[in-house]
Amino acid sequence: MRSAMSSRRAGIILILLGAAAVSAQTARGQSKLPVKHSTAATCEDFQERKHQRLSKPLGGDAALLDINLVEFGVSNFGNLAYDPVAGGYQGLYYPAGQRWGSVLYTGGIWLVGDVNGDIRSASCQYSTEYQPGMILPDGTADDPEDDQYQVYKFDAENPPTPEAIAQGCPSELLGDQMLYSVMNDLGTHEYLNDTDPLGVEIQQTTWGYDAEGALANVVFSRFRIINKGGNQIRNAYFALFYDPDIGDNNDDASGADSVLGLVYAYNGDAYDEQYGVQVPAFASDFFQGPIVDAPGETAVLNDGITLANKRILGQTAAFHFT
Ligand SMILES: [Ca+2]
Ligand SMILES: [Ca+2]
Ligand SMILES: [Ca+2]
Repeated sequence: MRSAMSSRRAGIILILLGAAAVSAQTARGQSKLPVKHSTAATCEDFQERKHQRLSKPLGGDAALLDINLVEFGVSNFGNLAYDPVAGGYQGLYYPAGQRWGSVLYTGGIWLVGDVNGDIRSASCQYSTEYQPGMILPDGTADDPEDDQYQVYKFDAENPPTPEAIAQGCPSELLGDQMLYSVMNDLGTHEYLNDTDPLGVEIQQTTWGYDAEGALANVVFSRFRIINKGGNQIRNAYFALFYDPDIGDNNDDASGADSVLGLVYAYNGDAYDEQYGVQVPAFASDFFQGPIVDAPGETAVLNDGITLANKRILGQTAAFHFT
């Protein structure tokens, strides 16, 4: 069903993290990849390139977070909503427990930054620039096919293991079910933006709550980004990219709420071919951005803890493209 719809793919992007005084316009310009050595590729190049490799990289693994009404595929290669059983996309099933209705076709982590004037990307948009595994102390990638680099799944009966904790997994369970994976961008970038790697490791923790009410409809992700490649990265932007398909993808719409810092997608009319008249919507929000030095300012964390001379960066832009 998807194959005939490729021309209809649309995306929404939530941009976080910028250098001080970054305008939305600048953020949009920054995120209009692809960029190779500061020379923008054409839109046609991009359309062609993004379909070159949809499959997972060597050693790629995925698992489903399935503790509440949101059944969400987590990968160890930058791809969000990756279904490990069906072997790919449309892996955000809502409500959980069925396979006729998904609200995301795919999503991905984007990170872009400036290394000595060279704009580099570590991103996943249909194809991926991430591979499984940690970056070793010498700055090279560990073997992505090493079995230890899987998507781990933990709960109260199966708490985090020493093997996972050694890869950066939290030692305490977050939520009632927690998935953990680690990835880096030292593999090939030729299928997406074709830049040199940034040299970053991302430790991804995803969790949910076995709860009623709003928490039944939410999953949480934390991305710990570590610069292990030895490059000085300036003016970095982190973003989440989504291609929502709210059931059938021919009637969808999306928007952004700059006050809430939210991007969302919904059915554009009253009836969806897959969901019928009771159609869910999808939204993504950054609950906490990175904490940076800011002399004279005070950052207040969600739990009330204050940090002197710090600032928490927030969302700078969101945009829709087709
Ligand atoms: Ca779509
Ligand atoms: Ca729809
Ligand atoms: Ca419709």
